[in-house]
Amino acid sequence: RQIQKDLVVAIKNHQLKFHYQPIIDLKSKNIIGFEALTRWHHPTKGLISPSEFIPIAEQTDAIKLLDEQLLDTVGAQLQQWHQYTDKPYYISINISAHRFVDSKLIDDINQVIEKYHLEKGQIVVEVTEHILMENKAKARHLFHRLKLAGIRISLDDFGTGYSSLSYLHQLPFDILKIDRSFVTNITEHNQENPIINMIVALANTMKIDLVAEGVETPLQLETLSKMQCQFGQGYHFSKPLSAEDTLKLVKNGH
Ligand code: G
Ligand code: G
Ligand code: NA
Ligand code: MN
Repeated sequence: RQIQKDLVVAIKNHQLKFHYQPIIDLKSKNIIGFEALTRWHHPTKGLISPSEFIPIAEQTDAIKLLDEQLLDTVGAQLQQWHQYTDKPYYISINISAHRFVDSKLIDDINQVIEKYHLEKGQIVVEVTEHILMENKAKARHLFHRLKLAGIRISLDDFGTGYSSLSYLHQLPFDILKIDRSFVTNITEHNQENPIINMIVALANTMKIDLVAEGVETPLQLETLSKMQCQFGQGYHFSKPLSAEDTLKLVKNGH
């Protein structure tokens, strides 16, 4: 298909860009890290969502090149930021299914950590339950190796899957991201949030960091903060930013 050809060419020509969305400490409002989100500006079709082009890239070898570019760019970013700040920001990268079962993943991350003189904790691997489900046997093995390597793992879209609780029980996640749908439910007319309460309690007991996704309003921020959810991400703080704009933010010391 034409779109697939366009995508392969775009990846080869480094035309896909990586944007960064800040992750915030809800109490202090300090940035603690960023999620890397890939952007493709198609010359005629305009902006195409990664939920559309990542599956297409996964049908070709170009996904490997894109993953390499992402990891190397993220490393270079972290090193560049370090010139302007002592804050040990992290960047969390979304891992596709094929990558998750690739035993090179850890070596590749370690190489980037070494190349750019980063702390181990600065690169976080973000996975969805969907990806784990497809690769149950390998998931456990990879988790073990990531742990040993000191690389943190974040569970994305928590609470939406079929068996979120069972995954949490079996695999040692470092970070949980409460799915946006639960945060969207926090409105003036809906002050009770038993599910979020439960997730906060669970994360505290298990000593897992908790990030609320899709925080869009001051009320949501306030409510989450009162509920002792420590971290958040969303349009209320910032959209995903270009590398240039992210650097400005880092230089400003936020
Ligand atoms: O903002 P947004 O449209 O960026 O993201 C849509 C979806 O695409 C999200 O589920 C996000 O996790 C995923 N996504 C964004 N960037 C990447 C990437 O580089 N790799 C993978 N595998 N998924 C990504
Ligand atoms: O699947 P994942 O959770 O990685 O997807 C992240 C997606 O959510 C990206 O498309 C990102 O651009 C988007 N996003 C980030 N913050 C907000 C927000 O506050 N509101 C909405 N509606 N989308 C958001
Ligand atoms: Na994600
Ligand atoms: Mn998510």
